[in-house]
Amino acid sequence: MQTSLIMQVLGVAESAAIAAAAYNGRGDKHAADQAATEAMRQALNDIDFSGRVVIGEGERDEAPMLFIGEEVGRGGVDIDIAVDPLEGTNLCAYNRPNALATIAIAPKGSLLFAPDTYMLKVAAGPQSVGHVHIDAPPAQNVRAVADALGKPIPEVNVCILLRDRHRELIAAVRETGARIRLIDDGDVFGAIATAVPETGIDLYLGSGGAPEGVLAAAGLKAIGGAFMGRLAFDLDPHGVEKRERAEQTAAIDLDAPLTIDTLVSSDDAAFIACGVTDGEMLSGVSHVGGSTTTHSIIMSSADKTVRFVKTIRRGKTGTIRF
Ligand code: VTB
Repeated sequence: MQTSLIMQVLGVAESAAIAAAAYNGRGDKHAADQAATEAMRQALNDIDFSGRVVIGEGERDEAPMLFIGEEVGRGGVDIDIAVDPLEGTNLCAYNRPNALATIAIAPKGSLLFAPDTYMLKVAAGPQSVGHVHIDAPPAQNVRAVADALGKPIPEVNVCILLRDRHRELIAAVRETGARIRLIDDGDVFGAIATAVPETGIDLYLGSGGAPEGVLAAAGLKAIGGAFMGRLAFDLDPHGVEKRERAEQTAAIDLDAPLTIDTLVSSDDAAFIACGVTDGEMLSGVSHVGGSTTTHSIIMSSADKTVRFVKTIRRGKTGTIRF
């Protein structure tokens, strides 16, 4: 993936984050999401590439913008795109940590068209590759990560979405003696954070959105982290219909464990997240003296880097304040 393209896509994530952040703490998640989506779409359409939305805001008939299959860009190299313009709409609406504007890119045909249902997920940093498994009991995954990181289990920090369906999972992790970082929303952050030591998160476990699983897998693939999933239609109130529809088009075994290579089949992936609200990994959008500052993370396999990018945009007055 060319660095120039990655930098342009960084601008896309920044635009979405800035648009969403205008709604930080305003209690209106739909307005925040819409602002992020509009900004992201407009910015994507300014890039000289042929982008195809593989993970987007929904099916064509339910999402006016960035629907699955939508083509974006002014023409050029064929690229698959996964987006969640505002990952954690509630986090933004209530000004809670770690709302992000997220996007992943990979060569055409390499991102899985995942159905919009639930996915069981396990994610961990690069040291744990080959040691965690979606079918392993939680205690086994916790122990594996402790061993891989050379930490005692009580020092392992497991991120889990706070949901009733996770009651048993939480109890099983508590039983091991590990710490738990419960999050209200936003499991792309939870999974990606396992590869970012500053967050203190070592392992992500639990079920969340399958589209979010592809985004997180792209980031972890780009930097050589561990991710494994399994579709969980049984958790979805509309799971039966969604499964029937997925069966007609699926290129995968819907019951099989989804390896990181099934989710993202190219080694040339890039993942970008820009902070909307302040969090452990990224600060949110801030405005000082007419300038706007954003903080982003770029994980790129092409040049094997993780970049933390602070961008300051000059306001109308033309002055930069930092
Ligand atoms: C999941 C998770 C997302 O929303 O989709 C969650 O992957 C929704 O889960 O990161 P529930 O249906 O249990 O509420 C997020 O947390 C935010 O979009």
